[in-house]
Amino acid sequence: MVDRWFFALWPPPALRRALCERMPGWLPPGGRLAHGEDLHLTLVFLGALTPSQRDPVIAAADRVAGAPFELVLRCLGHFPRVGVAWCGPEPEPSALLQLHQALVALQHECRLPLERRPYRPHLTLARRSGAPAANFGSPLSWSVGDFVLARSVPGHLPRYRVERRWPLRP
Ligand code: 2AM
Repeated sequence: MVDRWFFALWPPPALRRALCERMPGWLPPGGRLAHGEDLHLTLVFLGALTPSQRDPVIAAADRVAGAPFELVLRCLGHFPRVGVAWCGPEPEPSALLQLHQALVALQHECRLPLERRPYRPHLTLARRSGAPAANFGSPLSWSVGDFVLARSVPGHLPRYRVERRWPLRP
């Protein structure tokens, strides 16, 4: 299996712990829970990258500018076709959507295939899962100060590894 690359927001440890504590109460039995270290919010999925594709992606990401922003996680949701139970931010701040757009432009510039589905910011909590509970409980705040380039590591848990990190500057 090839490794797959994506830009993402990586929650700080305290938020990761808070999500892990709540997950059992949110999710129906039987799904495959995400490993706590794997929890993330994908900005743009790139797919498999050859080393010669990777270098221009990293160089282009060095030029991506964006301001830090606050996310408030307060939604639970379900993608029934793929059995993904997720949590997500509400509202979706314009700085998040601008960062997403800047990375889509990067993807275009690097001639990588673009996602056709509308962007729905989320953190996957479980796969092969039924719908989560309706009630998130008290919202969880996330001060986002950077974004990362991560990749999946086939046959390994945690599944994902952060390869590069870029700060967001006011
Ligand atoms: P998901 O968690 O909802 O599956 C790494 O696979 C990350 O990229 C995951 O967060 C995954 O979202 C996301 N992703 C977006 N588009 C994808 C695609 N076409 N195939 C696999 N993962 C995708």
